[in-house]
Amino acid sequence: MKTKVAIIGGGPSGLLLAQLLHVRGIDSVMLERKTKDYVLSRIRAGVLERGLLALLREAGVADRMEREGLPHDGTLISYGEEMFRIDFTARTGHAVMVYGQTEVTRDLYEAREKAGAVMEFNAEDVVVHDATSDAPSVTYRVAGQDRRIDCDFIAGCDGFHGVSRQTIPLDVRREYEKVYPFGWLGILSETPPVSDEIIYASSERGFALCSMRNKNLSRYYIQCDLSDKPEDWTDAAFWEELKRRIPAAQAATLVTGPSIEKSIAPLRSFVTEPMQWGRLFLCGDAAHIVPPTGAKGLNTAASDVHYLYNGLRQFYETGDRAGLDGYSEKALARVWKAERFSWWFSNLMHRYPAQSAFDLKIQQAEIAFLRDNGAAQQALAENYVGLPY
Ligand code: RFL
Ligand code: PHB
Repeated sequence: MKTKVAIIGGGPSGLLLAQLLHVRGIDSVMLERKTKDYVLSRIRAGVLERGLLALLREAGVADRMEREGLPHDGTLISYGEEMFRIDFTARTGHAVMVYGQTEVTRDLYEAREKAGAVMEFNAEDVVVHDATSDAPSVTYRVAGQDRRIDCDFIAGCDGFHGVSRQTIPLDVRREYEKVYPFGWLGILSETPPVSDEIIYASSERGFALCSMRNKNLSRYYIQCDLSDKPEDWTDAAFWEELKRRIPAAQAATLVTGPSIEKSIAPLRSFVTEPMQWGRLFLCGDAAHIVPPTGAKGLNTAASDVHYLYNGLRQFYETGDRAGLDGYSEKALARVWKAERFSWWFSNLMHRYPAQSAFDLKIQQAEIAFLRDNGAAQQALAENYVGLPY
C-alpha cells in the first residue's frame, strides 16, 4: 500500500490527525493494534480546551459536541469544609467544554468511516523502517498476513506503550520521568453530578475529584494507594470514601448508584525528546504523559496534532518543510508548560505518603493564597483553559 502519511495508533491523536489531513485532501492510512470497540471502551479524559474545540470544528466533527457538550466557565476547589470558585471566563475570557474523550473518539471514527478511510485494526508487530531516509515504510501483520505501507511521513500516535517512540535510537532520545506515589481510582455512574461544576477536593484523607459526562452521568475519582486493585473497592466503600473527602454540604446531596466502570490509573509525568526523528513524528501520549489533575493529557495531544497537521499541510501545499522541521521544538515548548501545570496542581491537591507537617502547612498556605489572590487564580485559569498554540 502507498500513502502520504502512515498513522500508527487509532486513539484520539491518530484519528484527529487523519481527519484534519483528509479535510485538506492529504491521504493517510491508520493502523490500530486493538479493535474500534476496544478503543471506545476506554473511559478517559472529560475536559476539552478551546484549542481542541477549534480543531474538532476544523475537522468537521464538532456538531454533536456543540449540541451535547457542557460549557464550563469555572471550577470549584475545596479543602476540608471550605470551597472557592475559579472563574475562567472572568479571568481569561475563555471557558472549557465537558465532553468525554470516548465521545470525541466516537465522532472521529464516524467521520473517518463516512470518508471511506483506510483503517487497519488488530494490526500486530508494527515496525517503522527507514525513518531517516526519504522513503520510510511501516510493516505489520493482520490476520496472519504480512503487509507494508510505503509513505512520505509516519505519525507515531500509538500512546505510551506504543512502538514509535522505541524506534528512536537511545543515543538520540532523552526521557524525563516522575512517578507519583499514588493512583486515581475512578468510577462512572448513571447518577446526576453532585455539582454543575467540577470539584477538585483536597482533604486530610487524600484528593478527590467530582466530574461528569452529562446531566445523568457522573465521573468521580479518589486518590488511592498504588497497590490497590479496583476489585478491592466495593461501590459502597468508594462512595463512603468520596463523601469523606468533599465538603459536608456536597456529601449530603451526592446521589450514589452502581458503578458502570471502575478502574485505577497510575499518575506519571513523562516527556521524551526530541519528538521527531527523520520522517517519524511523535504525537500525544506516545511522547508525553501528565498526571490527570489538570485535564491536560488529551488537550496536549491535540496541540501536537495541531503543529504536525499544519507542518504537513504547509509541506503539501507549498513544498516548504519549515513547519515539519520545527515540529519537535514547537510542540515541546507547549508540552513542558502543560507538564509544569499538571505537576504543580497535582502537588497542590494530593496527600503524599512522606509528607512532613511542614510540607502540609506549605500546601495549605498555597491553597489559601490561591483562594485569596486574583493573580494566582488567573494563572490557574489561563493554564486550565489552555495556553495558546
Ligand atoms: P491513546 O489514547 O493511548 O491512543 C493510542 C492508540 O494507539 C494504539 N496502539 C497501537 N496501534 C498500533 N500499533 C501499536 N504498536 C500500538 N500501540 C498502541 C492503542 O491501542 C491506542 O488505541 O493515545 P493518544 O491518541 O495520544 O491520546 C491521548 C489521550 O488518550 C490521553 O492523553 C488521555 O486520555 C490521558 N488521560 C486523561 N487525560 C485527561 O486529560 N483527563 C483524564 O481524565 C484522563 N484520564 C488518561 C486518563 C489516560 C489513561 N491511561 C493512558 C491509562 C485515564 C487513563 C486510564
Ligand atoms: C474527567 O472528567 O474525567 C476529568 C476531569 C478533570 C480532570 C481529570 C479528569 O482534571
